[in-house]
Amino acid sequence: MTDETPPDSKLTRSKQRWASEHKFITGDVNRSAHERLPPGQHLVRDWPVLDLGRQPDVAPERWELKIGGLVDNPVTLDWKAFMALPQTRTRSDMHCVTTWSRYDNDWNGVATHDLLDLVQPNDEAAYVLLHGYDGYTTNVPFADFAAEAAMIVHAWDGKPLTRAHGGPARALIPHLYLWKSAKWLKGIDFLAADQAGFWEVNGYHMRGDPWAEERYS
Ligand SMILES: Nc1nc2c(c(=O)[nH]1)N[C@H]1C(S)=C(S)[C@@H](COP(=O)(O)O)O[C@H]1N2
Ligand SMILES: [Mo]
Repeated sequence: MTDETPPDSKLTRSKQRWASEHKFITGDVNRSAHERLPPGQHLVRDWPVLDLGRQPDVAPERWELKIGGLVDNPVTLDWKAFMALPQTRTRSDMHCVTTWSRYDNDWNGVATHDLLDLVQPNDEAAYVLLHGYDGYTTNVPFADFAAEAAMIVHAWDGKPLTRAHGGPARALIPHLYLWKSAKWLKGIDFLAADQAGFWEVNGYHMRGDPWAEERYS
């Protein structure tokens, strides 16, 4: 048996050097400009406010996040406990089903995978239902909730999240349409079966992937 050494040519030597230098790996996890804007969307510079018209006034001292359902370790976090969890910073785009998208939003908060470490969902947990203080609900598949960039955020652009945008803390699942990102977050329930939330009952899609234009069901 002989070793399969690659033919020694100028190109293979170049390729080996590129590999060792990590050439062409930009570290840019964003899609190309063409793929970055989902179909049917247009870019905005401001950040519109959309909700049911009730904006609950939840002071951090009174805020609580209850996480339960199919988990081994249900918890209710007050503000201090929430802020004591590992803190994560991300930058992501947001896409609203009403066709606006906004690029490069800087977020601070707790990554959902750190919450999952805390509550330990069991094997039957396949869906998540998010609850807001205004009575709003929205459902997401477990895998989307657990995605790398998904968070519970408390700051945008380096400043505390405003009441209008769901402060003191909201969900953020940036790879789905923004209606899946519940504002004024109050509860997270892990479920075995998918349960339609507020807009999903009213005809919106159960998953809401902007690149697949999953706007309505
Ligand atoms: N609690 C709560 N969360 C909510 C909503 C709501 O009415 N209540 N509206 C959803 C919808 S339809 C959208 S488009 C986004 C808008 O978030 P924004 O106002 O920060 O842009 O919030 C989502 N999260
Ligand atoms: Mo929306």
